[in-house]
Amino acid sequence: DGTPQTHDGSRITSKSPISNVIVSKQHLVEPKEDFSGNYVFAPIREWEVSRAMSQRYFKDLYDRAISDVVIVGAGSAGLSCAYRLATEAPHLKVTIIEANVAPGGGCWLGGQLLSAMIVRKPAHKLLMEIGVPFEDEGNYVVVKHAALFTSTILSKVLALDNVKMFNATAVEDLIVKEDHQGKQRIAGVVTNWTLVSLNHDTQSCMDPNTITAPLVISFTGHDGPMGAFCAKRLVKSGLVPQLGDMRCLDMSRAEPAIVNRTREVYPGLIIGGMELSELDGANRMGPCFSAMLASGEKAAYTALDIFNN
Ligand code: AHZ
Repeated sequence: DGTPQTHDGSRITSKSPISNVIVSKQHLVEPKEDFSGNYVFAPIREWEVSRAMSQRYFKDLYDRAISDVVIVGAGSAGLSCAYRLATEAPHLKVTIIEANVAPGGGCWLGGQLLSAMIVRKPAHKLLMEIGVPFEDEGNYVVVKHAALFTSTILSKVLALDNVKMFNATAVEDLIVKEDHQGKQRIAGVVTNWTLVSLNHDTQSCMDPNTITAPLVISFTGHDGPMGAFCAKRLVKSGLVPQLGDMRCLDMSRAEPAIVNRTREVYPGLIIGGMELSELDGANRMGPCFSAMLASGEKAAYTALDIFNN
């Protein structure tokens, strides 16, 4: 019927950026599985599994050694940025580095152990775009479980052809280069397996890897064992005089401040989300996620402006 096909006859269902979604023809015609005690799997050998995984992982690592944008941290702000940037610019290679095994940062719950997630308008437009249902409370909306937002945006981001995510991988340094005018700029990130990054004091040296990119966007959250990473590194390496340190909670002041201040803080480095509160000394907002979504989107538009100028 003219639909593009892969070598095994599977159908590519869409020509959108999500074109690698494949539905197996066989799956459509085969009879229902027998769950009455006679369930049989197609055969496989152990090395096939190893090779199927490692071939793809190392191909991705090889390819993304040169990226267009590296997003550090896949919390609510980092994922919102990745979605906006990668959908607006399908030609850009967007590489996400996430220290945790589970991407999502603090957004698997709405606050403390409470599952509902609050988003003030107009940041809820992103929820509408990606198809996350909510209750409309007038000035703000409520998603019944924060995990519904996180799992939805994660699935959208990971399905995009131009996005690769390396999780359980930490950014442990920045690459800083001089440009042709002798000015310093961030030119990529230094990565390591997170368990190695966390154990440099207890293990003998295990050298890191690098990803070169003209633009790094950091959303590593507020200070913690791994958090506020790029902000802290800028200060430690003398590129920025000092950290402002996150200020106490004021939801009304904190949310617009984070969005409006999301910017290229140093040539080649945009910072957004709660990491910015540590750099600038902005208030925290507590359990309200509007600024994280909007800061992520603003960072994406800032990146597009940089590439377009
Ligand atoms: O694992 C971290 C998390 O997923 C990841 N991360 C941190 N350091 C990293 C490093 N390399 C790679 N060196 C790293 N990844 O960054 C992610 C940060 O997610 P988050 O949810 O903590 O930050 P966010 O800015 O996206 O959202 C903040 C949510 C908050 S905190 C807050 C308050 O305290 O008042 N209020 C809100 C809404």
